[in-house]
Amino acid sequence: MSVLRRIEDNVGYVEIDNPPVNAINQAVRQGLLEAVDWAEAAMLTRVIVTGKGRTFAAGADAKEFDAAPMEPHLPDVLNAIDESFVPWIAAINGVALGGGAEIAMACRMRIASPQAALGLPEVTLGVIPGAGGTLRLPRLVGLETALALITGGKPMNAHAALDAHWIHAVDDDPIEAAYMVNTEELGCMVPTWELPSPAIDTELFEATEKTVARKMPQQVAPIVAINCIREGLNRDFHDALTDERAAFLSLKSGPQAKALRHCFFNERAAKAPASLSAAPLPLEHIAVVGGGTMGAGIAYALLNKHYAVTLIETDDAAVKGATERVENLINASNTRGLITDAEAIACRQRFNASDEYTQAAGASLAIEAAFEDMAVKRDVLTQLEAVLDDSAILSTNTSYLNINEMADCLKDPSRLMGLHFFAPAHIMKLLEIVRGEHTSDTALATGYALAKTLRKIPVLAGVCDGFIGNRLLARYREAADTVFMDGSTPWEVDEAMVEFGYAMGPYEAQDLSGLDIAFANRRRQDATRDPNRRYIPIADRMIELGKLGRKTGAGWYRYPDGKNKIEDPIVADLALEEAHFAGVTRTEYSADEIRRRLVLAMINEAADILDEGIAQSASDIDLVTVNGYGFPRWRGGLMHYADSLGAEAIVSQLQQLETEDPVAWKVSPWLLRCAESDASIADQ
Ligand code: T1G
Repeated sequence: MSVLRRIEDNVGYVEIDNPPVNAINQAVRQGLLEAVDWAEAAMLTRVIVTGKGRTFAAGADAKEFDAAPMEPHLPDVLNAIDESFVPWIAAINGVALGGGAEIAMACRMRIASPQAALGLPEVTLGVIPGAGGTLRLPRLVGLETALALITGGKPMNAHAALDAHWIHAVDDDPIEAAYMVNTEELGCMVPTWELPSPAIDTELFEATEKTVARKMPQQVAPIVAINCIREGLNRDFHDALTDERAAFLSLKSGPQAKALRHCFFNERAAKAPASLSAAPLPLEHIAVVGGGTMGAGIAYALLNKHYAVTLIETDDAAVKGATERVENLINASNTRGLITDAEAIACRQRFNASDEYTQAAGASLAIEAAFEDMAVKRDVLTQLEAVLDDSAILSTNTSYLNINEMADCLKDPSRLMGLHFFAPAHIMKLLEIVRGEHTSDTALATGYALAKTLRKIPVLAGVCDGFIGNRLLARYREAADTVFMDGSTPWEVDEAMVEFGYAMGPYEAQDLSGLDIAFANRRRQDATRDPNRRYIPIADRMIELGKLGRKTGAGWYRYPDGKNKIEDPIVADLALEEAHFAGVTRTEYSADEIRRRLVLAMINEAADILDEGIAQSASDIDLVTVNGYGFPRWRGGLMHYADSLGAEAIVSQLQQLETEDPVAWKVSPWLLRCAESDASIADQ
């Protein structure tokens, strides 16, 4: 499949046919180029190009990006369309993204269906529009809109595209509408490349550069895109096109584009393992127990995907509170236009809250999202078991607790799995599906099916303290506290990790979630902690001082106005005190050394997680770190980044750190094996 074509009434119909999303591969480019010659040879009056299925074209086939470019190159194909004496009209039947939008812009006219959208998301893949997008778009929509579209990468719906003069019309039948375009009118349309480009606006460029620096720090593609747009404004179109392509090719083979492509394809590969043969349970009615922030978020995520939800709480007041939280989520989405009024009403109609477990009867899945306490969770599961059909699946949203210990309160422990959502549950894409020692394949298959419907990114995790993500987070924070204790401050650590690419450092992030959560976990682990493992007591001192984070107006930082953080010398002094009591001679850590230690600590922990079989692959570690814990996407994820360091170099550095603390820095056997076999970390 590539490009279908036919002639009717001297009109050429060209259809891009490369399922599932009409990615523009070499065959499609060849087919389009041949269609130009075909139309001219037949002296057609026009060509109408559209996409087969639900998509016009999803852009260049990113699977080809790691290989050498193959002719015909898309810029040349689009120039042939743009310069042909037979005018082309794009009948945009669905999303036209990247090269898809560039095909449409090389046409004389663009007519879109109401469901269509146009976008140039190349920067999300670490590249820029490489087939004339930086030159044609400003000519069509003006400089300001073009800069926003290309540096932001976000699509525009059909009506917004019409208002922006990106397209000429919106029509329920864009192909018929294209056929009906008056021939004289069409003949007067100027080829896009011949349209005048807008004047340079220095202030606008400076403002855009500032916005990009703030929103996408350290990312290269948006800056290159701005430069291509600026340099293309008052230059020969074809000369500028050559430079645009050179810039695209250079970015495409660069580390950030490779990392972003890794994320893109890694997320789409996150599906139920092929070995999972069981069929999922059909889901219509789902029970959620616990209507706090997480439970309400989970309930809304389910309602939004048309499940009937029964939310169980402990008493009338709690039921009322939970209902208000769910209602607020429905209203917020409705107000922001994410759901229509009718959809909001339908959500409310599918929602029921009660303090009676019997109301959950009939649910085929229950998600426990109650207080993070083993006894509470066991009680909830026992009560659910009593009211649900024996075939119903039980799940727990626990962040840390051992689901094997939970399962042993059930008559049939195979029904239980973990479904670890991340707050806010209706927004965060990551879902850890935790497999207990007794969890059935049916339960897991149901978890994966639910993830697919919710458009979550499922990652299978084994049972350990914190599963994958929170176990990595605990090691990350332990390494941070150690650096703090031995010679730094929370703000130096945070600044170092923001420079690495995190939106915020571990201390500011913990102030958001609250220091008491980690404190409760440390107390829970007291009984099983390795007595030989160094324990940093500073965080405990914070709890004694009532510094729990934003919610108490002070944590690692002070928040005098409830918003802006300021450094707190009292907190910095805690390290001096504790280091003194522990007889530690503090040292100065550079930002590089802070980053090195915290990232190596996570890589080593991730290696142990893989070695223990808690995670299935290095790619799964990347999914978790990028989609749940703010690891910079343009670095590809923790293990993709580790690959850029190389196993041998990592092991050598860890062995040096191991001499400092042989317990905390014990080198993972998984890494030793990688280093010995010189294997790629990311491919494990
Ligand atoms: N290249 C290759 N494969 C792609 C692809 C692409 N551009 N887009 C999607 N796929 C695959 C995807 O991996 C998955 O495969 C299947 O299609 C369904 O995707 C020259 C240089 C179009 C909105 O960035 O945003 O053009 O898992 O699960 O949720 O200037 O796909 O089935 O094997 O995402 O319905 C710019 C990327 C490229 C758009 C559909 N274009 N794609 O979403 O399906 S660079 C993009 C999307 C470029 C030019 C430049 C979405 C979608 P599998 P899916 P979906």
